[in-house]
Amino acid sequence: MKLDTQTINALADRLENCQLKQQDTPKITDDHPDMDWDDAYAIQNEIRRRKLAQGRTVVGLKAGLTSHAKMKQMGVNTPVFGFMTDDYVVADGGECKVSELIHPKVEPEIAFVTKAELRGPGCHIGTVLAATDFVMPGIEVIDSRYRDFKFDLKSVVADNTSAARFVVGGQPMSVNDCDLRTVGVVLEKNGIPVAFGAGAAVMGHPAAAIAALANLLAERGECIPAGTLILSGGITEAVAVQAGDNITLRVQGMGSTSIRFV
Ligand code: OOG
Ligand code: MG
Repeated sequence: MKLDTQTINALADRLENCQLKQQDTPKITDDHPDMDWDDAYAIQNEIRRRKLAQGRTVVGLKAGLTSHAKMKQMGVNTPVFGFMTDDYVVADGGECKVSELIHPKVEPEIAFVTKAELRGPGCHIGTVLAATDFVMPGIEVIDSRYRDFKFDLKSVVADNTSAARFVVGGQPMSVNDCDLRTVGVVLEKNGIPVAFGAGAAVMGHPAAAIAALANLLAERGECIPAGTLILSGGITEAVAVQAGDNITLRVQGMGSTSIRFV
């Protein structure tokens, strides 16, 4: 750790306020170029602690920057991990208020729901598939608190990996009934297909992103409990949205899920 507790708390405060007031901020490594990974996750943990203290509950976990398309779009090269709270949930087909966000974008993802605990180190695709209850289509709404989505990895980890809203839906599927590498996804904006991909875009297999999360949590003595929803990361580049946009994600064999921006 390079930052003291007071600085960690101040940075968590700054990022939390940006989220609450829909204001952006320059990336925090501009002021703290020496901060390390532990500092970055400590800031994210402080944001989580504050939300829990305000009565929020954690309803899911997320992996991000797990596909080449996303890494290239954001100019980074390592996956990152964050959490989602109950106020981030949008019902399938439901509304998301753009006025509550800064500059939202959507990502097509495969959501996993676990039926057994996943505890690293050493988790791999096999352990993840054995522990998965089902998978389903998920649209993540990301909203970096950083100006123009310009950040480096430590800054984005501190900002809870841009997490803002998400929707899951469609037809839950057993991982035994599909090949998650070749499963196709189509993201539609106002009825027009705008992004396409296959599951393998995420680390060769979306389950590899879940394994990486379990192995990272193990370094802190944490695990992924049974019954956890996890977003495995955007398969394509993120797509900017504005009020009036209708977004639908279709995943091969898993139906579709939608969200309306108002
Ligand atoms: C960081 C979050 C990325 C994903 O699925 O790749 C992410 C960002 O691009 O703002 O959630
Ligand atoms: Mg995402």
